This record gives sequence, structure tokens and C-alpha cells, in this order.
Amino acid sequence: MVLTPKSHIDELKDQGYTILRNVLDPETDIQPLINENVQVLKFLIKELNKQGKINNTYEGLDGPDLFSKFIIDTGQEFFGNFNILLNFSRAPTAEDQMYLHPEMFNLLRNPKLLDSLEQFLGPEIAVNPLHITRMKPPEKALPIDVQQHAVGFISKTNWHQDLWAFQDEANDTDVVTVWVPMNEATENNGCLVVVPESHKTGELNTHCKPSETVKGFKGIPDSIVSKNRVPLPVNPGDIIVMDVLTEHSALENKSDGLRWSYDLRYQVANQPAGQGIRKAWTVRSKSNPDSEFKKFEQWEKYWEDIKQYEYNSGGPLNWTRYSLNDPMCV
Ligand SMILES: O=C(O)CCC(=O)C(=O)O
Repeated sequence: MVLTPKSHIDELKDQGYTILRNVLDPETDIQPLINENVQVLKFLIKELNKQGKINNTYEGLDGPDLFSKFIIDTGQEFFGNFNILLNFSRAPTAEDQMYLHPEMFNLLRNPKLLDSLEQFLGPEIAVNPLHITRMKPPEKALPIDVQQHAVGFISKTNWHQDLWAFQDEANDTDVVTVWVPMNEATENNGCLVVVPESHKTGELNTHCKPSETVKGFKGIPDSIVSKNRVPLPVNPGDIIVMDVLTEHSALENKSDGLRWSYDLRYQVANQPAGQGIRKAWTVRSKSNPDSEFKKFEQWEKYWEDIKQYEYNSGGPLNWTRYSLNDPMCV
């Protein structure tokens, strides 16, 4: 059944998520970003070999298979080069890496994507700087510490609601999560799973912070998540739009290949982003087109300034919505 815009809005309100099919063209909207990533990885591999940090040229591998093998071998160590997230919990260094390349900027600004989001957000749209790259090789092949302490970037994602990652100033911001697959996401390779209607309580469930016993990302204890869990398989070109209170996780990748996606967040422009000094940047404005970031260099400078600021000031604002002392959190 093809949903009309009104029914997507209703579905998002009623269920806490909605899937929009064939928003993007895999050939012209997605493949260029894949190609760009591969080019960046090949360059990185050369550099790391020159610096003696790795000893493998990965000859004969290409595309997602190259990523898969590289991440299996190196775990989280170099993943910052491909992530579009600067982690709040890191201690900033002058060498902080992040994926800042033109095709990523093009995806964030993709007119088809923005057209499809207008129904939820209206004509004044900004990119919220909380966005993440997920590149997940087969879970069983990952380094054992990654398997044991799922961090969610390169391994399975634990249950959470995205609102936990927003500071209080954004409590009234109109913001949605937009999940964009680069390749087919299936139950076998670790697609997203949601609890329908879980956004309706209007509150954050208990989120546990990482501890000595469970390192990495922890989230809502599985035992208190409803059993009504719905996997959301999607194809490249489709997007999933979610409420920031919808409880969700991602399954383990049991396939033999890489599962690759981006979770982006878009909001109404000029509302608080809830990300400390990282403000939302306008990507579409009917009322003030000059306020839009139109050039890649603007986006690049925005992040370079943030990195510099956080480095000089000793780190991003220290904050948390984790439950620190909940008995659930062991
Ligand atoms: O893709 C994933 O593994 C998790 C995505 C996610 O947590 C999100 O979209 O907020």
C-alpha cells in the first residue's frame, strides 16, 4: 500500500515511525557516497601502511567488502574517519577525525530527502548535528571486546530512545530521526527494530550508562522493553522516519556482508539543537534561502570550528540523561 503524505504523518504520530519507500535513487543519490567512502578508505589504508600502523594493503578487496574486512581487523580504532559523529564522551584531541567529504554533505542536503521531510517539519528545515555512521561487519567476526560491549557504530545497537542524546533545551524542538540505508537492511544483517507506540508515554525510559562490566553504549535494559518488537527491513532508497521517543535498537548482523546506514536528525530551523555549542544548521529555508548552507566548505568549517572549540575548552559540555543510580543498571 502506498501511503499518502497525510497517512505518513498519521503513522508517525500513531506508531512512532513510518517508512517512506523509494525516496532516493540508489544510483544517483547513494552510490556516489559509497564510492567516496571507498576512495577515502583506500587513501587511509595507504597512509596507515606508510606510517607502520597497519601491515595490510587489502589488495583484491573493494566496496563494502573492503570496509568489512578493514573494520573486522581494526575495530573502532580508525572508525572516526568514517563516522559523522564527534562523540560527546571523548576527550578531544587535535587529531579528532570525522567524515567530512562533499558527498556526505550532498546527502544531508539532498532535495528529494528534504522534499519528503517537509510533510513532517514544514519548509524551514535544519540538520541537527547528532548524526551517526553505522558500518557493521558480521558480528561474529568483530574483535571480541566489541562483541561483548556493543557500541552501536560497528556492532549491534542496544535499546534506546534518541531523546536521551538531547539536552533539555531541545525538549520542545520539533525533530525527527531519519534512517538512511546504504545497502539492503534485513533481519539477517541487522535492520532496525522498533516498539510501536512506545513514544506515546512521552517520557524517557530508564537508560543505563556504560559501566565497568558493560563498556561502550548501554541504553534501556532489554528486560524492560516491550516484547512487541517490529523489525524494519528496508532497501537503499527507502528512509525510516522516527519520533525521538520511539524505543528502538538494531539486530545483530548475522549475514556475511556489511550492513551500512546513516542515522540523521532533522529539525525545524532556529529551534534549539540540544547539542551544546553544536547548533543546527539550516538546510532549507523558504523564508530566508540565504541562511542555508549551500557549499560543502561551510559544513566543513562548521565542524572544524566545533572541533577546535571543544579541543581548546577541554571538551564538549559534560551532561547526561543516563540513569546513574538506577538498580536496573548493573
Ligand atoms: O542503525 C543502528 O544500528 C541504530 C540506529 C539508531 O539508533 C538510530 O537511528 O537512532
